[in-house]
Amino acid sequence: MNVKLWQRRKLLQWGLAGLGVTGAAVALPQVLRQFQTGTVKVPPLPGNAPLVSGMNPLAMLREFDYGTVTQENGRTVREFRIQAQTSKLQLNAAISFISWNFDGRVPGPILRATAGDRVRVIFRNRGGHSHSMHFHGVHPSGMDGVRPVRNGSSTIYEFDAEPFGLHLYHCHVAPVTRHIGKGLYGMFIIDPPGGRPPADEMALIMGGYDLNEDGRNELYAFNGVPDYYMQHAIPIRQDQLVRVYLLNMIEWDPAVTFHLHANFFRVYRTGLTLEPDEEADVITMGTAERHILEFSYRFPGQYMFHPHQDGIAERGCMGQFKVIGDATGDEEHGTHG
Ligand SMILES: [Cu+2]
Repeated sequence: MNVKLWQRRKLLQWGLAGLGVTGAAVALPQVLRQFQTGTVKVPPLPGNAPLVSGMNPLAMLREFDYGTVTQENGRTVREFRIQAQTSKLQLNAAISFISWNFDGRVPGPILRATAGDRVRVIFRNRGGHSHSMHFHGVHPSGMDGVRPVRNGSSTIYEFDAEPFGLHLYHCHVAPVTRHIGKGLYGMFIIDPPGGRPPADEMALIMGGYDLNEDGRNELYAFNGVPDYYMQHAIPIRQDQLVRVYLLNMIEWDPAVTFHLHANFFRVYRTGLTLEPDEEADVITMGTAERHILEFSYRFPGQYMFHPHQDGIAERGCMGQFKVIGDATGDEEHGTHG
């Protein structure tokens, strides 16, 4: 569906089609802005969701790290302190994995800034091997993070947050496939200056695990822990806009798809636009490719999501949403965390 058709559908949903704004491309941003004053209802997380190696993937979904904010010479500076580590990650009841990671978690923290901010990352390497942090985005050569930082030392990466969109960071020490495959990757979101309309926002990052170092992945996961969201469905509200920041960090497999059951999503490719580029229920992503997806569910119930390379899905890269119709107990969240 093209964007005009999508706008027409949204205007119809909002009951505005009869107000003379139908088909007027300029009308949509104004309509969206009205919705930014609203609040988002996030269902309470189930109390029985277990920690896995200190991580709670249900909580990690919506944990955005905005850094420590200061003003320097009239501009916003966001400072992040990140440490490379080596730690054991329990992938399932039988299999543990020695991960190389940022801040003791796979994926690393979801770093978030607004376009135009100054971003300062103080990186300490305590991982036992040389590592680095290479950010996607626009920055000078010296800040590109391809130079190894020796174990025990530190460095500072500093650059302007641009362009707005959905980006990532990862270790860029060779062999990169191994360093990423061990867990050294994370998401980096740059919000547009005016933000995006209110939504239940969450991050889903696909990763793979080459357990026996044969150049193939034996297990896969959304947000680090195989099958976690199958066993502990992600609660969302019926008829509420969900915004998924989706990133593919699976090494060894050239590309995977993402498929959402019983629904269609609008795609903002690489998060670079405020208008959707397309609508689909399957989208293909090479390694490091990422998109913002938006959708809402009309009917309560459980709905799966997974790559449609079903062998990959069945090795841990599978989850489900639990769409809840009753708002009792919801937490109200503002537009931004
Ligand atoms: Cu590394």
